[in-house]
Amino acid sequence: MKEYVIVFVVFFLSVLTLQAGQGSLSKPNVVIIYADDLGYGDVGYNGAIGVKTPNIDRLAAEGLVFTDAHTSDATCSPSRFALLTGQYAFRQHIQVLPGNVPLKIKPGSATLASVFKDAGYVTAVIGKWHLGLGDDKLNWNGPIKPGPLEIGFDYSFLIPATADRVPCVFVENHHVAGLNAEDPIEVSYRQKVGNDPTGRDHPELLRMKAYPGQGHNNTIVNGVGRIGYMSGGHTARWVDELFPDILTSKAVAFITANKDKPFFLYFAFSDIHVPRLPNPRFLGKSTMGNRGDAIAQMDWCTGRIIQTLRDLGLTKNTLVIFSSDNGPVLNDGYEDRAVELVGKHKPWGPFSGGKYSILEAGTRVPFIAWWPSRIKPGTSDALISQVDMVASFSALTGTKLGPEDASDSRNMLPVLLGHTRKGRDNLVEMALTWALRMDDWKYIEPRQGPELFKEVNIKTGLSMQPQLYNLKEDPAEQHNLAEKFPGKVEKMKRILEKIKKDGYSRPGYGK
Ligand code: NG6
Ligand code: CA
Repeated sequence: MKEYVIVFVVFFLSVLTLQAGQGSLSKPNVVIIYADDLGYGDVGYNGAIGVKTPNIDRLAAEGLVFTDAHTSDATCSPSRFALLTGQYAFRQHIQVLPGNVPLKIKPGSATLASVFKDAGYVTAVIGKWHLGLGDDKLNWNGPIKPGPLEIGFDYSFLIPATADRVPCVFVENHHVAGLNAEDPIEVSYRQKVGNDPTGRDHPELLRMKAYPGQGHNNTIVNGVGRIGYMSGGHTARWVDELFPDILTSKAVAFITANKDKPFFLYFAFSDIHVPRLPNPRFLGKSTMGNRGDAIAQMDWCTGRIIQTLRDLGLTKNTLVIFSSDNGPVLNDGYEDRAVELVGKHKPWGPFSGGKYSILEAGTRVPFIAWWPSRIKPGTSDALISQVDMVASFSALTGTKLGPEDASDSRNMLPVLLGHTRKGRDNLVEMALTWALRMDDWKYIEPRQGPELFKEVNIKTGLSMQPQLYNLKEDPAEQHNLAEKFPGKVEKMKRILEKIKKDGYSRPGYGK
């Protein structure tokens, strides 16, 4: 009898120890490093020519590199919406947002942040937000809410919209950082406010000219014309060149302060979005002018975050995802010589299109999953989407999704961990029109529109004819096979229509 008791106690204790050990592994820290407008081919491991990205390449060499990973849309706000809510952004008609619109994510709904928070994590977002803030009576001088803190983040330090949109100030938690109450901020996207010069009236004051006929000629901040008007807040206004140090230091501080707890950090770069104004120490680091130098800067920041994890001994227990919010663009409205200096470098990799486009380079982006103790290095051609992060991380942390949560998110955890190469059976891409991906096939829904976005010189992929491509044989979408395979077109069209009409595509949704 005594032996039985001893055996039982030993067994019980070993189960407990095992669980404690796994406890940390089942609640790893998660860091999402999210670049802006970084194309599939803009990173060294995917063949970048004009710039070196040693830190990202090391992540790729030590991690699992995805070759068919997607954003939900070919622009910023919708992609970020899908990443954070697990819902395709087209369901809420979200497009590129101005800097003074209310928060687009409903407080109380499940988000990537709330999934981690419910699992006992400390959560933070640092960097570009671009999902709206406050309500329709938003006053930038008072408490700014609802915002990230109302949807599951414990800490936020934000570029509220984009670097080229007002207000050009950081928002930390509920307040503009460094604001002097005697110099209140006013923001308008309709008419000029205050007396600050605009790029339109005073082009001689600009350090970086705006392309004629495009935006970027409203209030001048830090020598650059922005989209929208602002007045006041002078002590709080940012200096673009300091983004890398300010944002990365905030990330390092957050990681360091929470090294003993499970944490989730969503770190969203402004790089390599316009205006591309890298810190002087990165100037000339690439052969491509400011756009390439901004990539070098972004790579350096990535390295600093990873080095912090290494220094603190957290690599064993931290999963890092590196990705981008949409495909690449060269001329995005400022004269920064991105077009002239690109040389043989192919930001879009082997694909066609880019930012704003339904063609593959619009949503197919670099994507690395790195967790040295758990994910074996390698390559995965599984079809996955950033919309899957909510369901995947709720599986990782054991947080249950409610029936109405994350309507399009699929649990891709086994795919992220490299246990299987079998990803989604289908995936919706969106950019002015819809596309459906299934295996190597892509169907693009007909829609009227120009063939080319002239300002940015990017093929739209729009056509009045249905389009069908086999991406394995034709990654650049040159040969429309719709007439050859009418049955396939019909089938994919039907599946796409159903996903749109149902209002959800997550298995188990509504139950
Ligand atoms: C466009 C801007 C572009 C960029 C984009 C949003 C002009 C001419 N173009 O309207 O520069 O800001 O919006 O980019 O003003 S995103 O990556 O945040 O979606
Ligand atoms: Ca973007």
